[in-house]
Amino acid sequence: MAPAATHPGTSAAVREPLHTTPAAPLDAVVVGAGFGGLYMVHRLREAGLTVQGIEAAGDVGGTWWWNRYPGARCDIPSLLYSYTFSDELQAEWRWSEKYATQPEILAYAQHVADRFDLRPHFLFETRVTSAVFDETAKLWRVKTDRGDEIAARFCVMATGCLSAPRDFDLPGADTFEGETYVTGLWPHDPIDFTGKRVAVIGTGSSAVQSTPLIAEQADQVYVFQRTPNYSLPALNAPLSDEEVAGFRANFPAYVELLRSGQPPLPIPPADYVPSDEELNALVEQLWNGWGLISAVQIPNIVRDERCNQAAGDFVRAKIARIVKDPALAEKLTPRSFPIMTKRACVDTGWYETFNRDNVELVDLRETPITAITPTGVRTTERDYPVDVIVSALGFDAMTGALLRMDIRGRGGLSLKDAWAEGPKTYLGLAVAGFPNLFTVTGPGSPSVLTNVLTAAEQHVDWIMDAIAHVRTTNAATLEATTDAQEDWVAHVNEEADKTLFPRAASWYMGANIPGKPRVFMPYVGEGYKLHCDAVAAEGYAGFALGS
Ligand code: N01
Repeated sequence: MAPAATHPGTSAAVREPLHTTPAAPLDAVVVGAGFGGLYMVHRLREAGLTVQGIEAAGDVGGTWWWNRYPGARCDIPSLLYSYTFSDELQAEWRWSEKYATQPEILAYAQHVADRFDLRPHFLFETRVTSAVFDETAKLWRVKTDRGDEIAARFCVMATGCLSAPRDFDLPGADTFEGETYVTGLWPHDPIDFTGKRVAVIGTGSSAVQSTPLIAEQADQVYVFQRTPNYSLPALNAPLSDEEVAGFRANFPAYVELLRSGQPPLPIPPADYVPSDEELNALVEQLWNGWGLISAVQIPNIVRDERCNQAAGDFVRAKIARIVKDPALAEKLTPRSFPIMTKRACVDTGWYETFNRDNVELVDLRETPITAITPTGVRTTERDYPVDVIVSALGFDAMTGALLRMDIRGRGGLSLKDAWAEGPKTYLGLAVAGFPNLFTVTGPGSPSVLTNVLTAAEQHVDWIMDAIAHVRTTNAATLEATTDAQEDWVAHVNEEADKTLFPRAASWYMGANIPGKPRVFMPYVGEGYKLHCDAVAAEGYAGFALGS
């Protein structure tokens, strides 16, 4: 049997279960101590409200607490992957690299928790099992796997978009007798691959980041690829004092743009049609080191065939130049979906890794996996005996963390049933039938298509205003109306249909999880913050206040 090596855990906390009674409810429960949950708890505390945070991990950090695989880094620049709510925090934290490593990002989350004294307001190593709306008391009743029973007026799900890792669930996986590691649940102690034969299954960002480092240690690495991905070079480097000073000088203007709902980076207008020369120059920048940011500078890259094709062709040509064996280069070349319709990877040495003698690509389009065996991976062609399997199969994205809890609103309606055909929200912030429940970066909001950290800040600020509105109007509840939700879902779909996104079998579409409804989950339209602000300014249009 494979060892239970996938759950790092820390020693179980010994504590008495927490019980709050409906007679003395808390103001809020916040689920999750990632960047959204930390800021939510901070804002609630600052407003003088009582709050209990709950987190399954052993400490703060969310995805950065769990994803400790070698090479894990952010894929947008660290300077932007930072909170904007505190000038002091911004001024005192110094990122060391253009793209920070997982340990540094985790240290940042820990620093935030210390600086704003947030840890005492969380229960760690505690998983929410159910959250049920009590219609009589107009309270959320939240239960955990540690026996806690908490009553609170508001329930905020800050559970993250990529926080429910897919199990290593290929046929025969539990028969494997070697070591198995899931990238999204990586152990805390470093894994030594020296002298080992390793199978990496999957070629998304997690595999793209980890494989080059695993290959430096291991004897042999087999990479099992179902669909080749587009990857852009990180060109990672230490951040100079000049770069940091430049960012700090510009920080107030950057924050001003964010707060005013404008894109914080210059994005070409939707009606801009570049000449061939301009397009070629923009496409060249994909290899100049700004990765995903360079990609979104290409006008309408996810809307216009010509612009998309130019960018895709450029990356395909680069792969052909980097990978020495032309047949292998072709296998690594993405052709089946438009660039950026799955999140592109940002790598350090991904394509170069395939020039190594100890790395072999197994193309699953030619020879699919038939089983995991006690000794390795079996395809239709042959057995690959290995000592270690690294499962990089991704996440049940955007809805997985929410649906793994039993969330029930009015009339006992379960979120699972309400979302049986795909997630339905109003603004990605609220769900009809679930009063006083908010989702931070929920489906139906831009979340994963933008800087998810500043997206979480925007949501938390909006939720705080909404909670204040309920309190100042002496209402009991705020609830999205079904009509407003249906209109919003239709608008989200309409915007997605104007793009090339639906052409890819991506996790944005739920396509990576067997049986999951295929719906484009994030909001890809423009002016999202302005829309949220207008809803609030119009007295929470599309919401009903309950007494
Ligand atoms: O997961 P993925 P990920 N047999 O879903 C393959 C963020 N992230 O963890 O494409 C064989 O992208 C699947 O193949 P296919 C980032 O937003 C960020 O790598 O479905 N293979 C694919 O190759 C990212 O987009 C960073 O055909 C199977 C892979 O598994 C998101 O998280 C780092 C299979 C899954 O790739 C997810 O990335 C890491 C099967 N049965 C992650 N089923 C940063 O840089 C699936 N696959 C910040």
